[in-house]
Amino acid sequence: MTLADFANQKQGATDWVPKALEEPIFVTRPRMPQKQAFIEAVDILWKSKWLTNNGAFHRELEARLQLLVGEGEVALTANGTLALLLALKVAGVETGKKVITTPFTFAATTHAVDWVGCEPVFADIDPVTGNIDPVSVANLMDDDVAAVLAVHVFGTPCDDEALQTICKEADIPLVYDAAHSFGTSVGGRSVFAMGTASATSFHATKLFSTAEGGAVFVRDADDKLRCDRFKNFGIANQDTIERSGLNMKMSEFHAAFGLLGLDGVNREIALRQAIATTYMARLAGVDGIRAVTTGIGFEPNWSYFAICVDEARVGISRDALFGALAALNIHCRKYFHPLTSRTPTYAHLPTASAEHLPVAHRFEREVLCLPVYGDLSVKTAAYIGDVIRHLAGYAPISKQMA
Ligand code: T4K
Repeated sequence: MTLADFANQKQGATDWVPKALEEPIFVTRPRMPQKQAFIEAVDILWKSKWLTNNGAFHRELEARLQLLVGEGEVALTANGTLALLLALKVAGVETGKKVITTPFTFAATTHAVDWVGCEPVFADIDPVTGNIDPVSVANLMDDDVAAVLAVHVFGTPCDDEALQTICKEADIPLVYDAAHSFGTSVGGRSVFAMGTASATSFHATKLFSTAEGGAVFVRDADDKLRCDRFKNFGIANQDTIERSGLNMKMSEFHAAFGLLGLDGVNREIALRQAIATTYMARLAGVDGIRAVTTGIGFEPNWSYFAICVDEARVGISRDALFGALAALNIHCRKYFHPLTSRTPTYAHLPTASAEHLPVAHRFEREVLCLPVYGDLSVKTAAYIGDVIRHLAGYAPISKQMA
């Protein structure tokens, strides 16, 4: 039986046959600055010949981001993965220890723990948000744990209060991977202000982008200074190499690209909100499909729109849905599949077993990220929603081709 046959078997389904889109639709697209404005910024660099190492654009972007967050300090990096390494280093995480973290994340999170020479200890996740479960974290705490590294998955903030309490009690830092969290806040307070340090990504696929780039948000000027040294080979001044460090610096080209995109962030969030609302309206009442990113209880950025597909209730698996949509030129992503705990580097670890991580394993099977970006039309999102309804055996609402 084909998916179309299946869809048509269900009550309410019609003989509608969705058509493939002419142009591929991807899970996301970068928001580009005005080309002319970028050319003008490049002209400035041509004249100044100052291309990296804390140049004018770099300093301006740091200042603008600090203002946006409203507290603490910020250090730019060349990408989000280096920001994670830097956050762990500045939080004082030492080689040979353990770091409690989530397996439901992009590979970079777990690799950062590995690259600072620590063992990842996998906690299970919350069945609603997909974020690390504080109860699971508390159960894994022991004297060898040097930090907790939590991820605000798809931009939904973690339970910061519960995690802070656990970390304070254990006297260890709480580090956040806030790669999905640009522009999100809880009760008006930026998510970047949470934890001992928060690392984020400005990759091309992110809501705010410098093409490649990232940043670490820290609480005070001392930690900012330590970040600046760690990311510049440990150099304190021309005569002193104070500590071990790497080159993690963002170039002037990337900083300029970012500066030109900052003002458009709120508009982008509003456009994405319209997409998210469209998906939610189309998928409301489809038994077995639920939105993971609901935006409830915080100010969301809609950097991702994730759904869970319960095969037993929908009648088709997430993978079948993914394949059927791809055949129609709608390219979703199975973030985060596989769980990092299932990859060869970590699968042998005691906390990587499926029995220990039942919720994470369910998410790995069920989550699908639908396309969401400002340039996606609401009409196309409505069409995607209708295709999913159809594949789940429900009548589409409009049957209109995007
Ligand atoms: N922590 C978390 C929780 C993360 O999610 C990430 C990165 C990091 C840390 C590390 O930050 P970075 O070191 O990357 O700064 C993408 C991104 O490469 C990655 O940054 C991101 N998370 C992850 C969730 O997604 P892929 O392998 O899915 O990317 P890719 O190239 O398949 O792109 C996805 C879609 O985006 C494409 O189908 C089309 C569109 N796209 C992509 C690029 C690169 C464009 O339209 N233009 C582009 O230039 O990993």
